[in-house]
Amino acid sequence: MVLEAGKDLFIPNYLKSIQDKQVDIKDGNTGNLVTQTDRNIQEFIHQKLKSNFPNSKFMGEEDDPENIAEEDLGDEATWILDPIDGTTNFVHQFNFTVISLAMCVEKNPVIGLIYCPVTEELFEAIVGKGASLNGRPLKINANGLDLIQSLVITEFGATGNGSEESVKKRMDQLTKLVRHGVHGIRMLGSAAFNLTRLATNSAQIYFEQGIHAWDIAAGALIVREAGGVVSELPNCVCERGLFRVNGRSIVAAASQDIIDEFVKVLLATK
Ligand code: LIP
Repeated sequence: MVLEAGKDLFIPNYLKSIQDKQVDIKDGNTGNLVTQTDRNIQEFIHQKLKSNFPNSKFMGEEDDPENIAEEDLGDEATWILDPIDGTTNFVHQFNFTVISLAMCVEKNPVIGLIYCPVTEELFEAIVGKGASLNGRPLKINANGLDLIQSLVITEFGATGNGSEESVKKRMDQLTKLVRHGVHGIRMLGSAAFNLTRLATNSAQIYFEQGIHAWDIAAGALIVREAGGVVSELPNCVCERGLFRVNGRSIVAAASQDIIDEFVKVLLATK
């Protein structure tokens, strides 16, 4: 279903020029785009899920009368879909753009699928059964790595028209990390893709404030099943180590030690 959507809906439109794509701006925010392909992929996958799993609930990023709201995520089996995560990358043919699908039960991801149609990489995870890339097991290796030796991924998010305060907060976070010393900071434009970089040992920590359940549910499970750690950013309501797919923030890393170092740097007052 996801591979079919990638081949028949995603790729033919990805290859169109930006001028030939049907692109809309969400909520008047130039940093928050949606295309007709986002909507078409969601409709295609939603219909397939309904016919194969008629009793499960559905939450998609794009409008749908059957969507459940993020804040209403309950204990029932719920499919959570981002039909194109990294829509702006899709619009610009910048290849960090994926289809992300998770199944949550009791608010926790138990199945995660991230498919990158451009590179034909299929990331899969089932809770307790590990994670894989195109069928090959994934294992995060954090041995001996600390924050200084980490490649850090974050995003400005859909703050194209963001408030001065939210932009300043992000700049402060970046300044603290650069002053502490890290191997590098990257912004790739897709939460789900970012999480696959941890699972392949290409980066060691990803954090972001303001993301949604559909951006991270599948990727959080893939990181956990590959041996990584997923939590929420400090100053959130949960205790250390707990994570809610609809908590609107994430910090995922190769190890808890890296997260603990990161939180210390972020919370430092000077
Ligand atoms: C994107 C997220 C990304 C965030 C972007 C955007 P979309 O999702 O994956 O982490 O920084 O603003 O929200 O909108 O491309 O599905």
